[in-house]
Amino acid sequence: MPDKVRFYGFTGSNSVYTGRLLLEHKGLEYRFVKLPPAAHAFILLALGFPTMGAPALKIGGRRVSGTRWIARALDELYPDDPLFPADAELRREVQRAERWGEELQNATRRTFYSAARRDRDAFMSVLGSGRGPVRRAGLRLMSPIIIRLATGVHRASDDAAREDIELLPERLDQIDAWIAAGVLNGESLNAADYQIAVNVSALLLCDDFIPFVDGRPAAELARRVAPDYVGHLDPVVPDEWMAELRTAYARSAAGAGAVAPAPNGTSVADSDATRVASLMRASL
Ligand SMILES: N[C@@H](CCC(=O)N[C@@H](CS)C(=O)NCC(=O)O)C(=O)O
Repeated sequence: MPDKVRFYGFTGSNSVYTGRLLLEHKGLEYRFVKLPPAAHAFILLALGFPTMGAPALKIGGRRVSGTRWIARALDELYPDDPLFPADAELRREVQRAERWGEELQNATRRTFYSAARRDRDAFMSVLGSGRGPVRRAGLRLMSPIIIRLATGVHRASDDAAREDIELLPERLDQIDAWIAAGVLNGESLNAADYQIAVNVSALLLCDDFIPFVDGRPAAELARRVAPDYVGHLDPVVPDEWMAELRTAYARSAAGAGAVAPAPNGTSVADSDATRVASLMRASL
């Protein structure tokens, strides 16, 4: 049984937060090796990890990169409290939701860096969390280059972020549908819960998105699974993009039936069991 567990990453990162929750799920003791953002990529390669992405885990002589591979390695090494269900069909659905959740993670990251380019305080409130004054000052100094590099590495252009924001309502519908079907937010949490909930929590840090996320089953999942995401983003999304988000929200809710108030006062339809069931049929 592996004894020394080292976890590499930096606070504020959505994928690192998921990695931390996976370790906590297993009740493992570990040392968190905090790396400086941007430089972390080169350090991880130099340390022999297979990719330059955080999080990374050194466990029993193995080097594992990435949340999905960390989840699998943990289940292999510590079969108790499994992160994937034993039932083959449910397991496939959880794996599918987890893979989908990694794209939600990418979308959340793209949206974050688009906001960070407009508001340095937004960047600092998330990435600066858990750092002392000296490290915070260093981070602020380095922030233009970190944001530039992350934008390049993650292709977090404004065009991509704008599309991600427009896709937000249908992504939230999908999460709610998985919750209704018991794939997510079950009695015992699984790898897809950790992958997805962290990113819904990240959305709840953004004033722009709170009205679209709050009050839904997805938000409940986020608060249950990932309640301690630190940071706050003032409204920063351009008006035109917000208008597209409202239209997309109204369109997704209009397929639902019952009329309910939408964020910003317009009247739109709310989800109901029929809508959830048909979403599940379409997506699983
Ligand atoms: N999809 C990967 C995420 C890896 C990733 O992109 N992490 C970011 C930190 S939030 C990073 O390390 N980016 C720099 C890079 O990949 O070079 C996972 O789930 O582990």
